[in-house]
Amino acid sequence: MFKGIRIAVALVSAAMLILVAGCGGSEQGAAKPGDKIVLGFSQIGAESEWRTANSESIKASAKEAGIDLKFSDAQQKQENQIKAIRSFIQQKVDVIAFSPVVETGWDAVLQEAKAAGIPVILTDRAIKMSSGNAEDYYVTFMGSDFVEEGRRAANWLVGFMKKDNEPVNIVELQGTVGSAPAIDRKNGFEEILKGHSNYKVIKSQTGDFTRAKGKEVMESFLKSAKAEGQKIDVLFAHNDDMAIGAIQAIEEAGLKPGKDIIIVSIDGVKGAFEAMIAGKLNCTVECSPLLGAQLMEAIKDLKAGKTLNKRIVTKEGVFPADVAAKELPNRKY
Ligand code: GYE
Repeated sequence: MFKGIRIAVALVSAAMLILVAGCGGSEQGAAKPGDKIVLGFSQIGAESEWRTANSESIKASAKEAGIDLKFSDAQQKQENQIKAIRSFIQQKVDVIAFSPVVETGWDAVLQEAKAAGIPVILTDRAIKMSSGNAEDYYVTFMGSDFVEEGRRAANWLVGFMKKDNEPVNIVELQGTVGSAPAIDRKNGFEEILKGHSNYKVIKSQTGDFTRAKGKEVMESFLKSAKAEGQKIDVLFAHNDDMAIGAIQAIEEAGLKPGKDIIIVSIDGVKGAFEAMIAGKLNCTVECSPLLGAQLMEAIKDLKAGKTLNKRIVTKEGVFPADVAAKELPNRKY
């Protein structure tokens, strides 16, 4: 009996669907053939050169691909990202993409996107769900392997310093607390240093991925190291912008960045290449922000019914100061 009713309901619904389609899909939210794909993108903010290049890449690639982009800047606040995603759901966009400022706290809003049937793409940073499998809430995650970047920074450092027995004192400027790149870069760096017990991270604090905070925290590292009679040999900064801010602090303290303190950072932005050419930065580990073209391609594939790889990893390299002048003209961000 129930089965009979269910079949009848299904038949009526199917007939209604055909009717709606026959009317040219004038109903709100229904896509007409030839309609542009609508993408809602929630960006973290504009905290670094990397982020600015990432936003430009997404905007330019959407335009080129003929995708209608709704772009929202969260000013580094998770609550703003959640608001933006909710508004995309309300607007019934075709796809939602976002770069999550921190790893946790996305459960509710991603459940809402899933319930609304809107596919979600993660760009740049990863998430963790408090319950369930994060992979069930996004179609693909494209971006760099941050653990590997941390390993690359440490491997370069050990090779460059060539110190097996003498102590090497490192200070670390971490990225945004709770963000995937800060957590992973720290872990990757420490993993390599475990095999080199003379290398010690003596101070580690967040500089929130910005130049201003990088400078401020480096000033306090220099002050407290002096008070404690410690020598800082190395700075490891989770991004170039914080390293560039720290370079100013080091110079203001009367020291030579790149010589008195060896500096390795991550991203590979033009500002880092310029600092290397000026002899103030020793190495940058590449992390490409140019994810736009890849994102638009994935959206088109998704709309064409293709299944996407759950993980798309960006390919990148390591650039020490001695190749900086040759490489700078090739840099695209
Ligand atoms: O390294 C930093 C930016 O998530 C990989 O965010 C990105 C990081 C990048 O602010 O400069």
